[in-house]
Amino acid sequence: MYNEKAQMMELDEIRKVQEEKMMDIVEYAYENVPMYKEKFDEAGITPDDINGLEDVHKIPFTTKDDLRDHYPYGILAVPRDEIIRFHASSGTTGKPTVVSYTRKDMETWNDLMARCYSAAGVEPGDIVQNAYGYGLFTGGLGFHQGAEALGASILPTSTGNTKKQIQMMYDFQTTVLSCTPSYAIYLSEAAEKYGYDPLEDFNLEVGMFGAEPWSEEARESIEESMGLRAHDVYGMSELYGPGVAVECPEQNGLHVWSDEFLVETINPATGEVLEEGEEGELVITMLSREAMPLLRYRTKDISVVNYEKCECGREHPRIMGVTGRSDDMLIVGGVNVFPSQIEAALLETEGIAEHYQIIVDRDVLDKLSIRAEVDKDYYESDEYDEKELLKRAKENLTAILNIKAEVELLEPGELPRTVGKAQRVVDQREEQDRMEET
Ligand code: DLL
Repeated sequence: MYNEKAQMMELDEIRKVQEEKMMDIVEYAYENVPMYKEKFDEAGITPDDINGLEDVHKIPFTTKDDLRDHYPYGILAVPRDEIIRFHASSGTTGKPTVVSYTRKDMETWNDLMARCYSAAGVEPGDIVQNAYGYGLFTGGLGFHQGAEALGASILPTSTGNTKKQIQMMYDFQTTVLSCTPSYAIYLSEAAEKYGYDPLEDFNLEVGMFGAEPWSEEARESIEESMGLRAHDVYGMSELYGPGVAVECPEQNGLHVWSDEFLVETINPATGEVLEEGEEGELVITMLSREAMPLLRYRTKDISVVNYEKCECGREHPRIMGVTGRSDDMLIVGGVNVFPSQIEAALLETEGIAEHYQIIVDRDVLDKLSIRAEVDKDYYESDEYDEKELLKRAKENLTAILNIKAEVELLEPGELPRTVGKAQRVVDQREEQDRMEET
């Protein structure tokens, strides 16, 4: 069972609920989490200063470092024995960020995930193959519980074991696939390799893809090759996991379940709150998290929030896709480069596949190199012209980058494939600097 009706709340009602819940959660965090008492004291405020949504900007931010500093149990607002689940996200450096859930938190999360499936058009009785990783990562169990709460039939295949995965997709006539978009691309290639034609042999209708950035071009490619409608799902471990926002069949922005999440956008450099419709870092307050309330959590994800009513009738505001991360931005020779821009330019180049790697290294000066695979069909066709393709790829990249980039074309299948989130950026500069120092 889940709160199906909450999907259709009107904006006025959402704002009313947000206001009530925000005042309660501020009080709750202040009373139960010493870190928040300290933060409020430092800012010279108390919960009495927060009297409505317009006061939200007075509340101090919370960052990932705040969580890391409280490893392993985090910033618990309840006694440890009330926690019924931990998850963790592995950082590239240092300790993982641990997140915890009470029974009530689990119910909320399951409800949010069931809403995501429902908003994407998934119904009780659908056969959901869940190929997100099960374990400390929130993807596997999050999608699993959501499908169960909705009343769908779940096939918990987890990641990997690709051949078996394909076999089951055929045998069970799976209707819904949940996994990272990079694994969806891998699965479509693998299906062909094992002799299946997904359009003929499979019964897929809906894809629930998220956990990493992916472009419109990647969406088209997955939809065409797998014969499904691909929905973007956004979330992060600190905010329960997946289930913060999802695309409806309009595929025009991701509805944030705003009776549970209060979203703001800020200028990542100054912390200044931006006007509606301006692009910036998403800052999110969880409105009813019991185990570890997070007030104004800095996600580092860059997006725009759209408050217009959607064609689907839902009034939960939409984030218009995550266009990058404020900490993913590469500074190459002083120029800001977003990996998402590179992906868009590559995929706009007909004949280039979705598999690429961005390498930054330093040879006196910073150097940006891009290794991209050629599309298999194009590679095998008579029209394949390496020189001409290279020229077009370079032109498209130069049009968006203010810096010269080396481009290398690779044969189809040359880059390693991933079952989870793709590692597309290899920044070798720190390692090179360290080597030089020794
Ligand atoms: O990736 C939770 C999740 C699982 C979301 C499955 C969706 C589907 P973390 O491992 O903590 O949690 O990583 C969170 O991944 O801050 C974004 O930078 C990125 N991310 C997640 N969803 C999307 C998306 C899960 N739809 C971080 N588009 C976030 C772009 C995404 N980036």
